[in-house]
Amino acid sequence: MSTADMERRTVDPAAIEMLSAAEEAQILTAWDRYKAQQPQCKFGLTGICCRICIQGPCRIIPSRPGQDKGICGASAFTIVARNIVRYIVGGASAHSDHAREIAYTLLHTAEGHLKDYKITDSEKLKKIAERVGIATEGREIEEIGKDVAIKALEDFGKYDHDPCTWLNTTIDDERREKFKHTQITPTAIDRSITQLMHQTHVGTDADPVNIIFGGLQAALADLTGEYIATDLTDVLFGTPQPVLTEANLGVLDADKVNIAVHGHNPLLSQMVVYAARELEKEAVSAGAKGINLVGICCTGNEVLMREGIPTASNFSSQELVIMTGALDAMTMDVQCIAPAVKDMCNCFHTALITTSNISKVPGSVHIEFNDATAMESARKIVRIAIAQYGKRRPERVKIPQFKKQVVGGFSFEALMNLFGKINAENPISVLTDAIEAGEIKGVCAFAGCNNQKTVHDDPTLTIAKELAKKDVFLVSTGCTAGAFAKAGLLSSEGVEAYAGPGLKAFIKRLEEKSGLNAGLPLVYHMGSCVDNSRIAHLWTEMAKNMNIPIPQLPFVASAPEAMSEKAISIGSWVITMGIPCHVGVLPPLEGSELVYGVTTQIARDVFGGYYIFETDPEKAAQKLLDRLEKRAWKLRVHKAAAEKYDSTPDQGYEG
Ligand code: NFS
Ligand code: SF4
Repeated sequence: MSTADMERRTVDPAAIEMLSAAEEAQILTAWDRYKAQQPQCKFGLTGICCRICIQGPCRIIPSRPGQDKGICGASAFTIVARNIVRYIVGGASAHSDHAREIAYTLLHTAEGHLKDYKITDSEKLKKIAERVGIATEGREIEEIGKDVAIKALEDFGKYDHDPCTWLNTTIDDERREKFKHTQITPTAIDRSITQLMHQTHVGTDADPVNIIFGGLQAALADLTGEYIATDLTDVLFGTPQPVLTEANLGVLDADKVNIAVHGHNPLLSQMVVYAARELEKEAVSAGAKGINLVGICCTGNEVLMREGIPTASNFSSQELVIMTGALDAMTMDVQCIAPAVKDMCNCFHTALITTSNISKVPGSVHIEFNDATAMESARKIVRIAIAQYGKRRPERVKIPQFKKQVVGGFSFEALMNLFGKINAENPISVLTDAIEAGEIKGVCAFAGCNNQKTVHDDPTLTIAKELAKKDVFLVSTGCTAGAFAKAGLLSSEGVEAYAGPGLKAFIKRLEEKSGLNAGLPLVYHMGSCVDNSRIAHLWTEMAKNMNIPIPQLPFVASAPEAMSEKAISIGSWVITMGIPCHVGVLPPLEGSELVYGVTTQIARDVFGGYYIFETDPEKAAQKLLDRLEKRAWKLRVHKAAAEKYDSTPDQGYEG
């Protein structure tokens, strides 16, 4: 395959090098399997294949009498709506189950049962406690921690009909009313998930709009879970602050024992960080120069944000980390771990270690991970990697020499610290003032995955560069942060290359005061996918400070390469919160004009947020920019009118 053909697969230079090597060695990767799957079934692609009962599959052909409905009589709109909201259920259950594990670990820690975990950020714990209505005055930190953990666990399955605490205490009054009025406020996460599975069972709900509103409730349950995960992880391991690190396959070190942490739950990866530090000497005794830990996907983001652990790859290029021949062990917890990594491990000396009893891969080593024996398991993992190092075949090691500097660690609190250097009284106003003054056009949040339906990393980078040029402030999570990291957009190199004059002036002003020993980045890495809660926190505070509802705020979101069910649940709460959300891959909605219209238009009328489906990155950038400019323009018009007539700005219009 020529280089030009390779560039149609990925724009990541390290991945291009590895894919050429794969081709030479005749090793198949996700790119080859994607090709082999073509053409994909049109019924599935447009959402009109129903497999909800075993009379099916029923496939809809609108023009053919009898086949214009499923056997039970379900119309295309019912089938498309049911299918799409079942993705939301999948996403909400993954995020919230992750959150539940963190909440249990905080509970066990606070009860004094765990020797390996502690409450690290007691300040944040107290703030959370006050927010959710738990007394802090004169109480031991462990007592507060226990009450907060129990309160969080109640959000999963409490029996009353009050809104979930983690949602209700983090949104603004306007959204609270909106969710109440549209009857989509979740009262318990598990309940929303179960109810939606029920609602979409054969012969239950046939009304597509009602099904979608059920889906939005599950999406808000997803947000609730994400908020719990972020909050309580910060309490256990610390709230991220700016860190300096690197990204791409060049972070692997041929002279060291290389271990990759892959998956999502930091309860494990954080312990592996500690164990790797502790056992450095054992690696040296085994002939290595030390231990080198790298991250993949979101558990990688978690340890990048808090510990400065470098990122090796994002979702699509995960197999290629093993293909370097330099990876001694890959440890995985849950979510987004392609089963293909095991096949790749079989071609090399790499040990694949599974750790969760709901996430196993045949043929791998399983080390059951639980919070009571966490460090013991983490040490076992590190020792397996050290033993594997001895089996490494140096002649097969091929590490592409590409890596970029990364400045990450921008939690909401870290961003406020940064803005606080300019205005300590009201940090958020530094951002909102710059928008009101027109110096920056607004904010775009990038989130989500890689998807073989796009050129790996390309749409994410193209849209971001385009928006940066037009002075949009950029934040990012998940695998989009991985793409930015590998391309140098999470460093000052990105500012020099792509920031428009307004954005550059804004960043430079912050940089002078930042006190960091590195320049500020173009894109602000806010964490893993559960940390999209940090982004919701950001827009909520911005709207409060500007005294406007969120749907009027010049804030947009983009998931240029969305892939997972989690991405769909995130996108769905993003639009529910009043934010326009671009998705660069068409989800299976086209089988129903009505459902498509609800997500792209009706949603706008009801919530102010809506989906923008656009597969062309240049056009997507333009559409996002149009939305920001329109919102900023309306804001100025209404503000000017209010000043002229000495009234308050109109609260009624949708941005
Ligand atoms: Ni998010 Fe993170 Fe990546 Fe997508 Fe998967 S790792 S939780 S789902 S693929 S961004
Ligand atoms: Fe077919 Fe209805 Fe069963 Fe779906 S639920 S598979 S449309 S009979």
